[in-house]
Amino acid sequence: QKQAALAAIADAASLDALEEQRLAALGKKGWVSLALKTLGQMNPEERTAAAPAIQSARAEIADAIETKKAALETAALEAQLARETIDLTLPTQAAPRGSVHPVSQVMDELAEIFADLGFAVATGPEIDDDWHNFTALNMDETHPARAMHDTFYFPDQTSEGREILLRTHTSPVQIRSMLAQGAPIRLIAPGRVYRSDSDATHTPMFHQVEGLVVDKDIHLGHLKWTLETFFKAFFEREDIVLRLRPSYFPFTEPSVEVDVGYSTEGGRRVVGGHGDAPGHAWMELGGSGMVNCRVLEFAGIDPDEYQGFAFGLGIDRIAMLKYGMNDLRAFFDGDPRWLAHYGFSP
Ligand code: FA5
Repeated sequence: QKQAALAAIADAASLDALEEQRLAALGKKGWVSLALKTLGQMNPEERTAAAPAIQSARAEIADAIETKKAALETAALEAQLARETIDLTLPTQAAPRGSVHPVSQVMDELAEIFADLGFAVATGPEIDDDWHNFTALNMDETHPARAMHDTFYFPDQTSEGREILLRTHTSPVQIRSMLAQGAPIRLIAPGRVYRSDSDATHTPMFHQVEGLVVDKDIHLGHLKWTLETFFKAFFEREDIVLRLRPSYFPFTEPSVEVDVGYSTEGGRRVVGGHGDAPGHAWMELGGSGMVNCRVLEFAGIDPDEYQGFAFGLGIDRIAMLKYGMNDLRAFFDGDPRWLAHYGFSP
């Protein structure tokens, strides 16, 4: 029995298995303990004859258990150390990292440039109502320009009975800012706008930056100087040529569309130069004009005392031109390879 017990102890694969063996031999009902008890019932001669074997068996088994226990504990510790070892010489796995998006980059840059020109940054809600988005901008319910905006409407109305919509341009921020702070005013309002529209140069969500200056004696020359100064700083080129093309917006009078000349040579669009020069073309960047008197009135500003100019530029278009990108839709795919291709990597 002793030999079998010693063999089982040596074979114990875990501390639990070893404990089982200890209980089987040395536990209260273990065979060694039971054998020791039988000694009490023996006469002295028998006891003297039997005791040494039992006691040495008990000592031997206790020893064997101690030895095995130490060995199992060491093995467990070594296994744990091996598991938790970090090999500092292994190359690390590059964790994928993002970068600033070109649109965010452009928004930051233009806010900085306009800050130097004394423009504050204003914001407005992306979910707005048709009064701010259209009516106060001189487009009443029946105005045909409303249809041109491919508006996303919500099924509900505001408590005043106004239609709720995703703003189709940043121009409602003009109204909100004028109502909130009155004249004079000098601000830009960059942000997201929405129209159900999609091709290589149109996406259902895109970005505009609104500009609004209201003060005394403001005229179209101030608008032209502001846009020219901005684009020269933004594209870091002195040879920027802007074309102000007569246009129509219900909220400006007169209205002009702003185009910038760029070179098409080498298959890549590079801003600069006159758009009518050989190898050049014009790209429309946005609309602008003198704030319509009716809009000033809607916003509670006296048009006899104050005049203003406003512009709304497509930020995505500006970013495409700056970084030589050609498909607007890629802006919204979130593909890090596309970003890296244009130099936007961490
Ligand atoms: C407007 O949205 C006017 N609110 C601009 C304005 C502001 C005029 C203040 C006068 C005074 P328009 O719909 O043309 O105008 O859009 C302005 C610019 O946004 C366009 O020139 C173009 O650069 C950009 N844009 C328009 N639709 C899209 C689209 N679906 N995807 C990307 N860019 C677009």
